[in-house]
Amino acid sequence: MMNVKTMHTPEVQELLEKVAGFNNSDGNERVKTILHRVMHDVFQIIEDLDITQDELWTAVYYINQLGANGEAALLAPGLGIDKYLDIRSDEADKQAGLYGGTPRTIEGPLYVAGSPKSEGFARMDDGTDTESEVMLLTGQVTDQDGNPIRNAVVDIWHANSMGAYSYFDKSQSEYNLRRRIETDENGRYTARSIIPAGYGCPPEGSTQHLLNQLGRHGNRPAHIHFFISKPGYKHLTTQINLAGDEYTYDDFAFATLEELVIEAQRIEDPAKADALGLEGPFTQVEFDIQLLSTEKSELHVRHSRLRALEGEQA
Ligand code: MBD
Ligand code: FE
Repeated sequence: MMNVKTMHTPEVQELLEKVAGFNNSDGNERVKTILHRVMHDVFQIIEDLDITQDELWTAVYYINQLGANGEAALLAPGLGIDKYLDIRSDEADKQAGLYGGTPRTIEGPLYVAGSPKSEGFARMDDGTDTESEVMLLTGQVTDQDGNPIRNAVVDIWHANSMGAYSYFDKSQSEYNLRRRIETDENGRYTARSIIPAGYGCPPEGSTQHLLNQLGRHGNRPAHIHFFISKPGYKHLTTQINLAGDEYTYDDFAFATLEELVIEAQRIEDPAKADALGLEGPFTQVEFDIQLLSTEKSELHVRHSRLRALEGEQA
């Protein structure tokens, strides 16, 4: 059917207008505009690539399965959508004169709102993950001129030694490896936790199923997520990747940035461990964060999206 071209016909154009509700005055104008464009482009793809019935229904039932698995927000970063939104936000910031500071990178689908809050220090792990190395995660939050920012909220979340996140992995305790730490008078935060392992998409899930068709893997390097905020400064969503992971520069979610790759330090000196109340060697991860000041209050907070437990906590 390669020579079948019907997109330009009045019949198809009218069909698209009715599909998008253009012939009624109810509903939502923005949704109508978007839906009209999406369906136009879907029809155009069917025409241009001569999509077969078999291919079309495979895609429809794929979406069913994707939703049933709860993987739509996992497939999105795998298809570069989150990265593309970052590229757009970076460009918008540049146009608004908001450049410099620690770079943003994607949030991912595994944040949970309302984790325990403390000042200066938190222990993030519940002590049950005995496979993992103790991690001391520490850094300073400053402004563009290097002045410390006190009372900034550093909201941290990461996976365990299996690459799994609490809340989504029901075998972990509540808020395990999730904490909010307010910076001290020197702008510093410190967390005692465990070194996370990289994440891998569920091997039998819908995301990996599609990635297999693309000859791609579904792995992320070992990484740690951050939201950093303080009124008066641009909210920052970012992550660090630990250097030396086989996927550090081969992330299926495209979140790696050179400036966000951290060389962790193994500390063997018993005196140093002792001073921190730790029993043996540990690994220190240092991540300093530079925020940009801005008076635009809409930039002081993270963008809105559906997040686990958001709006349920004080
Ligand atoms: C993750 O841990 C993650 O950060 C992203 C972006 C996607 C899947 C799992
Ligand atoms: Fe993650």
